[in-house]
Amino acid sequence: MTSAQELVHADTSRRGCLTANIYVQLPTENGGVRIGNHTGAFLDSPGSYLFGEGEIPDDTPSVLLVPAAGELVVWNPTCPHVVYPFSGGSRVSMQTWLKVVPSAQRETLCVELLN
Ligand SMILES: O=C(O)CCC(=O)C(=O)O
Ligand SMILES: [Fe+2]
Repeated sequence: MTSAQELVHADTSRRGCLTANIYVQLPTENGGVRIGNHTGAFLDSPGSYLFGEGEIPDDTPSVLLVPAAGELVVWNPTCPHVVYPFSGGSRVSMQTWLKVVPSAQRETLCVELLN
């Protein structure tokens, strides 16, 4: 990315998946990603769901991730998330989807790489 448009979205086409992002290069100013714990009918949206202004309650719990180069961050992509505007260089990340598949053993989390 060379810029971010601050689009709050949920990757609803990836229900049942985790997103795995490896941050390769970060800008010098900002470029964090905020992830909110919010659910609703938007989850049934067939593609990526784009939230409108005020659609997510202000008191929704959220976390601001400010990754460092080389970090791997895994989260639920159906949670609303937004990359904040940044400056001072490009923001480069590699991203893939991990599909959570049923496991015969309760203690084991099985994932399938989708790319
Ligand atoms: O680059 C990021 O931190 C998240 C990008 C994103 O929202 C996505 O890949 O769906
Ligand atoms: Fe996303």
